[in-house]
Amino acid sequence: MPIQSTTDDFRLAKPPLDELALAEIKTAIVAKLTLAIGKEAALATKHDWYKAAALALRDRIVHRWLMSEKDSYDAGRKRVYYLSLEFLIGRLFTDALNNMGLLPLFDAALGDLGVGLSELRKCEPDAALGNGGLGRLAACFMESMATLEIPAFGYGIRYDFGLFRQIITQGWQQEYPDEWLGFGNPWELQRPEVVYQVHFGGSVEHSVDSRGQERAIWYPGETVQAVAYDTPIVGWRGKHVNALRLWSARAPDPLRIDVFNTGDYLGATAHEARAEAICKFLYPNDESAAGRELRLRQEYFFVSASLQDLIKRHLHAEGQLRSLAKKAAVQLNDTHPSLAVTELMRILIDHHGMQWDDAWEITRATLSYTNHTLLPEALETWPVELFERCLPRHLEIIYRINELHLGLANACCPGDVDFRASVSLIDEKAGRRVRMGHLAFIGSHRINGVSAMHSDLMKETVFHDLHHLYPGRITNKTNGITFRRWLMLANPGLTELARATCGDEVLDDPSRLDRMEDYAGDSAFQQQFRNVKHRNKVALSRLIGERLGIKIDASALFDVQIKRIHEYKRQLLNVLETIALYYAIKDEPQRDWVPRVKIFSGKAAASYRYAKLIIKLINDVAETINNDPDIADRLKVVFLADYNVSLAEVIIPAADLSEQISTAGMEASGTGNMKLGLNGALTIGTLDGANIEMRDHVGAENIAIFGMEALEVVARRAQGLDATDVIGRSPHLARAIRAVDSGVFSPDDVGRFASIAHALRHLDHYMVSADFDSYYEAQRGIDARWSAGPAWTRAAILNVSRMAWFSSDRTIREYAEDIWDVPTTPAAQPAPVRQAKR
Ligand code: 26V
Repeated sequence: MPIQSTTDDFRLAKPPLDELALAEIKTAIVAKLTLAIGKEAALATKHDWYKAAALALRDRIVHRWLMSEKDSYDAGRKRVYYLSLEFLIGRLFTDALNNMGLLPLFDAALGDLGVGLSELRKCEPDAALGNGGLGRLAACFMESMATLEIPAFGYGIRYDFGLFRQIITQGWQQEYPDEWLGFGNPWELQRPEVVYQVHFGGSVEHSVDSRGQERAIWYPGETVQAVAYDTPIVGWRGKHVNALRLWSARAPDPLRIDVFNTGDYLGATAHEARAEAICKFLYPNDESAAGRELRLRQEYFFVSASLQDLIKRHLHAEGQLRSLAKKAAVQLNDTHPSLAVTELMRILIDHHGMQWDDAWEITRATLSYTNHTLLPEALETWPVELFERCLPRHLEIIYRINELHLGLANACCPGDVDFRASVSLIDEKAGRRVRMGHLAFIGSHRINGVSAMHSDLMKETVFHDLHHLYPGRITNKTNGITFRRWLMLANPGLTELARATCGDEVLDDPSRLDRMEDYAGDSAFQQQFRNVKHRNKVALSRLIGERLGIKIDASALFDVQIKRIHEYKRQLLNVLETIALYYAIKDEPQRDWVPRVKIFSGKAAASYRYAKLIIKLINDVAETINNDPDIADRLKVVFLADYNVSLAEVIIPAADLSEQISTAGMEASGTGNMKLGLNGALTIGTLDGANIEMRDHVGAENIAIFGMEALEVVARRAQGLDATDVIGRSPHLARAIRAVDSGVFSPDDVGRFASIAHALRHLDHYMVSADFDSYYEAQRGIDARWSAGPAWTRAAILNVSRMAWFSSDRTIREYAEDIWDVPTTPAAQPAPVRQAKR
């Protein structure tokens, strides 16, 4: 039954509290404030209170954490190690509170102490240790692994500065350091005793030992220390807690006293600065791989420390390494940790005297690799020369792996020189470079893509020949999102409605969301659903008002595109449609236009000039439209600066329309698409990435698909990139491009966007012009559906109720069964996949 009350904020629906427990929490928070922070309540700032509350919570987590670790150890359970250069965690406070079941208690305790929980949670800076989808996926996976009680470690780097802070000045993006550790970090526990030496450079000597065995000895030129910092990751209902172990870099001897005493203060710490540079900041992902020695050092640093750590743990429990693959599954999140292939081989052979073939078998059985992009410019390769200089022993191992691998290639396709060249670990074409994707592929027993279409394309494109040589290794694991953060925490109103409608079981088993379906057409339920959405939209409007001074009508259609700014994601297509709509409204002001708010948010890599120009265009278009009295409230354009997880948690629950409009074949999966669908936004999107599976689940009639399909994109590109033909047929597009080109939106610099106009006309690689008409039509279809009222709400409800399959719990179960071979908590009966009505 849907709820009858008008209450749909979970904080209003408070359960009765245990008074004793409440008193205990209050005492604990005040004790932390006094003893750990050193402040009296009367003088404490909000920050002090936040930290005190976080520390009190951490105490409660630590017991479970130790217990989880002990249970796993005692039972000799296999562990999963998730190696990732990125973990885009966001805030942890309410996440941990919610999963521990302590949210109501802490809310009440803090209320009694005179500080509001919702205010305090804003004191926590986002842990923005990721660029976007890949890093956020790692964070969702960590939470799901803990929820499914899989003993797991996340391994990564504790960057001093996360992804840059974006400020918009006169429409332009500017980057500032993200000082997320400035006020300390109450979640992490430094482990000064967990330190490993990571070596670089130097030379390798070969000899034959007393048993006639060939031995390689690496004499490194430089050593850096890796120090562990652990952050607890609490699973749902707090039954299991895993660690996210991030490495910080430091020099083995912090100060050269002899140099210092000569008065050369900088020289005395130079080696320290060089070591510490490794964990200084997170690379933005859109920069060319060329010449970034520091990035290679980061990759090796965290791979080496992580493998040393897990091997030490294994040896402690098992006493030998032959059983490594039975007790450890190492997942490589993209190619960034693919040096694990060579590092594990090196440790097994050089440190533990194993034979090559045995070491290779163990390595392959232990490692698996996830590919997250097919973009050629994003596939990592490193110059052989750089390898030789930084990791000479690893290069030797790569050559040996390649020799054996090319032997297999030759046996598979005798005499086929092109085949050998294409599968080789060394790309001989553009200077000699090591192909990290190939290395990860060859060294893994499973390679997975992140959506059905992406996994298929992997077999047909980048890994075509490797797939031929090693059939059966590529598998698909469609991404997912954690519903605890993206539904329960981000959207308490909708969660309360879901509980009332589907029962409390829905909190543990998202497939129960399908019970909402019976009410999708019920007008009373629809009204409750709309009330929830409206409240979320009011909250977002308030934020927009505060940050940008733009007044938003919360009853307008909120049309949202939130993601990294990239040509293939096609924010430009959205802007062009905005311009076309602007002119259409101006042409016929008397028509009954659907009021829309176009909301953009996202960062461009600092070096990606074209993407930064697109941000400027969005802001210039916003300036013109928002100040045009002819338009009034019918169209508003908003660019929210500094997109991050916390901002996403406000925007997503308020969205009506989700823009997933990448050029078909280019978005590996997307996960924002799932978050928005789960929160009741309708998707307008291309047949790309996981959009395709979303259509299969929600039904073709509940999603707006437009544009070319992947094969059509390939075919059109083959004919050239000129778009004069389509522009000639599309008056809307032609006019929008002319406006961009002629300075309508940039009267202060009329030529500012000439390069964009030129690309749209003659270099339409991303098919923005080619897809425009189809997109414009789909948007008008959206207008019509929005005007139909109940039909829109029904489709939105069906999107929510059919999104269960996109829970990262489902994804992690699939990894656990097909790749890691680890048990999980039993799954509830999965909801049947709905047949798409096409
Ligand atoms: C990397 C680079 C590197 C240099 C040049 C441009 C460029 C563009 C994109 C990337 C993306 C790297 C990998 C990545 O973040 N992939 C994202 O992974 C998500 C989780 O699987 C997935 O949902 C997104 O579709 C995918 O783009």
